[in-house]
Amino acid sequence: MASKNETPRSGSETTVAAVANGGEEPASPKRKIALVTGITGQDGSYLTEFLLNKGYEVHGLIRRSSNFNTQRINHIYIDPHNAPKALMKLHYADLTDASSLRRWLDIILPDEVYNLAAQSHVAVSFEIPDYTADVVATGALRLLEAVRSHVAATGRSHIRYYQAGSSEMFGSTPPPQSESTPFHPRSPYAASKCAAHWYTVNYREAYGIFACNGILFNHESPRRGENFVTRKITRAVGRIKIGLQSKLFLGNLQASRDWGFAGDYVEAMWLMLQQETPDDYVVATEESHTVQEFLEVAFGYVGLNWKDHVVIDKRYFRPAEVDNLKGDASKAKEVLGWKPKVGFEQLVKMMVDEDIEMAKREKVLVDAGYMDAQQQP
Ligand code: NDP
Ligand code: GDR
Repeated sequence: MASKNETPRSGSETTVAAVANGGEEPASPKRKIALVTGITGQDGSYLTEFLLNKGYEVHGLIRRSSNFNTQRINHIYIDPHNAPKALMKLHYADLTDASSLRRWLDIILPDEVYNLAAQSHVAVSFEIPDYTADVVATGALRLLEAVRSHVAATGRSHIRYYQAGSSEMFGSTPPPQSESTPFHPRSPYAASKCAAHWYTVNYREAYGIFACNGILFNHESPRRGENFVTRKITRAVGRIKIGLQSKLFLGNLQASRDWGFAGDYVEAMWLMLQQETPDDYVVATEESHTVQEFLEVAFGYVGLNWKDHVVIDKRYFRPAEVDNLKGDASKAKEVLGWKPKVGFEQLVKMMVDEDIEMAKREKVLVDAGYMDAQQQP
């Protein structure tokens, strides 16, 4: 897999059309091209699968890491050395580097841009607020500005932009939360997402860019990062069930979230960019559950009692909490025709099932002496 992390040829070394089509023939005029930031994340992987199924060519911007960070998309990666027409391509860039964003826009010539990249952990944003604002707020501004200047230089005004907004922007404003609910952010992450939201509205109003904000409520999956509460719980359930772990340390169990399935939510992102006019949409299941309810379903599903395993650790409480999020997704239902397919219990069970299988594989390694049983995920 090493070749995917080699820097692709730059525009100065080959023609724009050749790079966009893997160095072969010019791209088919009918095939749409998407540029996705955050392609290595949970949503990036589901969105890429979705777009490839729709016949898109997908270009993902990845940031440099000392380890490969492409685990979530390895199953759809085809080495362009073996298959020059591979439809997913990866390029190095970073939301903190404006020059890289503009350069890849000029080379790739996308029809749609999905800005999913973020320092997306709320608790971590209190630890690294400056960096969080740089990536989440100013990063979105850099990408919008790159789109604006690219359109001005090329006349490609049909380009469409999606901004990954968050229910965290509502913060302490009570539910149900809709597009008209005032924002009251409770973390550096949420405040940065508010800035990104308004930059997006401003570029739409000021420059006529087709830019949409998706205000997405929490969405989870077996690909969710392991330090978000749902996956932390289902990973622990798998390991406890298989005998690799006995305790699970958590913070506030009374927070309530509107949890949906990430695979359903990426369709809403795409639908927003297929409308006649750009707009902002709340995407949610309209059902809310506490962290404790999540624990009850996840542990109960494998015949365990969460109270025997969960230990409250103050370390996981936040300086300011968001107590209750529950979306009103009427507009997305009416205008986009979108609705969630996976319900709360089905989501929890899907995640537990996958994490039991992962724990079984870990157990084989532990029994063979290749892994420490105490190693926490
Ligand atoms: P993840 O944390 O799983 O993925 C974040 C992605 O952003 C990763 O690909 C990461 O790369 C990339 N990234 C981080 N920093 C940079 C940077 N400086 N430059 C370029 N790329 C960077 O998030 P999700 O997939 O869960 O969420 C996608 C987006 O949706 C995020 O913007 C998030 O804030 C937002 N959102 C998510 C919700 C959810 O419930 N999942 C709800 C509402 C909004 P790497 O792999 O190298 O870390
Ligand atoms: P959230 O997700 O902050 O809603 O942001 P997270 O899963 O981190 O927290 C949800 C709730 O669970 C409580 N909690 C814990 N959280 C974590 N991470 N770890 C714990 O041990 C723990 N114990 C209790 C939290 O206090 C919180 O109330 C997610 C991210 O994906 C954002 O990027 C996205 O914008 C929002 O969802 C919508």
